[in-house]
Amino acid sequence: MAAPPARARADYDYLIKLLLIGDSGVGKSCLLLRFSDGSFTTSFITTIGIDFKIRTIELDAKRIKLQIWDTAGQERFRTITTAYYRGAMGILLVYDVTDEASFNNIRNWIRNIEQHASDNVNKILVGNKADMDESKRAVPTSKGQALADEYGIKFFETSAKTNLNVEEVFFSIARDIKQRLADTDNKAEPTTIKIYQDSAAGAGQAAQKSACCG
Ligand SMILES: Nc1nc2c(ncn2[C@@H]2O[C@H](COP(=O)(O)OP(=O)(O)OP(=O)(O)O)[C@@H](O)[C@H]2O)c(=O)[nH]1
Ligand SMILES: [Mg+2]
Repeated sequence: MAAPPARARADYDYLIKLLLIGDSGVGKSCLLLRFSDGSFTTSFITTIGIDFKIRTIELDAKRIKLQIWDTAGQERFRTITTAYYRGAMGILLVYDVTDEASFNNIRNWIRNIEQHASDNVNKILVGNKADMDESKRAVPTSKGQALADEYGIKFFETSAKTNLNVEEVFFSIARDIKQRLADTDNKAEPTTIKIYQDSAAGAGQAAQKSACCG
């Protein structure tokens, strides 16, 4: 008789769902394509609705499967986005360092997250297009850092074009989320052990009972 097929093992230790949020044109899709495919294009194709990419990374000998959702910055394509906030474990808040309006809007995006995402979702602030000429810059690094400090979140300036800090952003948020998930697991452990010991003791007593009196 043929042996039953071995049960497929998960190809990861953690599955982490991330969401890219921010105004249209700040470079969310480009950051995702850079991270998932290693590619970059100067042509602007606005995202309609929502789409995701997968990349599995390794952290502390654990395989972390990142499922990264890319949302539409344009209001008219944004209707279904809020449904995806709830399942997100981490959110990348992206603005364009050459576009002050996109930076000022970060507060609105954070309000959106507070309304729709889980309370413990990890956030990270990303100022993209840092490769652009200093004469084009509208948001100094210090302003980005100050906003991140105000919300108690991490901050990176990135370039999807030159690959500046792109790996760093995704690895940083993935590491923090993995830590949070591991902490939750550890907290649950003493209770699990206690229940196990109690029931084991109970089973032992029952076995003794039946041995002595049965
Ligand atoms: N110089 C430079 N240009 C960038 C960078 N990232 C994106 N761009 C350009 O900015 C434009 C918009 O990029 P997208 O990634 O499509 O923007 P988006 O945030 O996904 O926009 P929506 O899908 O409409 O929300 C494109 O023309 C890109 O080539 C960057 O790091 N540096
Ligand atoms: Mg896009």
